[in-house]
Amino acid sequence: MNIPSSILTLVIGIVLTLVSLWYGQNHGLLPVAASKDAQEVDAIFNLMMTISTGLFLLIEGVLIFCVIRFRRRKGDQTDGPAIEGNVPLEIFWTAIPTVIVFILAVYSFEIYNNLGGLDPAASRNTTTNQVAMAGHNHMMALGIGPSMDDKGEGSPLIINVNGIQYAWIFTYPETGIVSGELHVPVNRPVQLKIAAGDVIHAFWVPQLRLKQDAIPGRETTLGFTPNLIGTYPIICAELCGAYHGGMKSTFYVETGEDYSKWVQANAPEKVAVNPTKLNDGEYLAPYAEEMGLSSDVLAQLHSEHNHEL
Ligand SMILES: [Cu+2]
Repeated sequence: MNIPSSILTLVIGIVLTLVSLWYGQNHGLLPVAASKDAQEVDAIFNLMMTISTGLFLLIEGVLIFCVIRFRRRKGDQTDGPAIEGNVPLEIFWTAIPTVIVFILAVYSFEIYNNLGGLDPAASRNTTTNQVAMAGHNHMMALGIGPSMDDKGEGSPLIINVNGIQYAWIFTYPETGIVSGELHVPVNRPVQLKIAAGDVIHAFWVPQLRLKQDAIPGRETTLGFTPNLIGTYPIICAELCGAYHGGMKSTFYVETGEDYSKWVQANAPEKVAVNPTKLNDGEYLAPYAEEMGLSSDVLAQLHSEHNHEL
């Protein structure tokens, strides 16, 4: 059977396209994506993978086909015909990469901008949140909209990250927690303020597709919204000394409930404050039973304090 070459080319083209599209989505080269931003990064990676799979198969296919089809036959000592120059073909194979590079450049710039790369100091999470809050306050002034105490989901969770040889220290201004692990609730924007205590380190969570330098004397930031519950590695991605390889921690994305439990278990004890300047006896009276103080002791505290005055 003799199949016309145009039909054969068409069929090969279709198969090649389908294989490329399939492999672009199923290469399995990346770890899970734990945020929407990470999914955006994966989208462009998958596109590049699709294009490069197609080009690889096309170029290697033509190469292997030609090596076999036009091999030297037994007893043939002649050279092949001297073919030189083909302007339409050269325009064609210059134009295609130009278009591909242009598309990838525009697309990657778009994603970089979405991730806040152009203005990391005011990353997207904070900006959209401020806009949302401004709108919210406006609605409040008009007496419509929900009450202001729904602080939870929208406002970014700010965490100070300090890289030191050889550990990551996470400080939560909201709760006063200081931890060697990073815990966040799922679907709440997170804003990391990253610093270094000694040398340059780099904060990296592969599942977020984000990496940011930690530089002594200068704050850097990272904003993201984790959307996949799980446990992910935190890795120092800047050679920072002999034990750089051991500078690892764990990033926990938890349900709101699990996160609250962790906060309760780790938040520092509240320090007693005495805002109304009561004397010790008066101030401690409501807690006397809890603290095991007898009324005698309380009375003594009253009088002692009065003596001082
Ligand atoms: Cu380090």
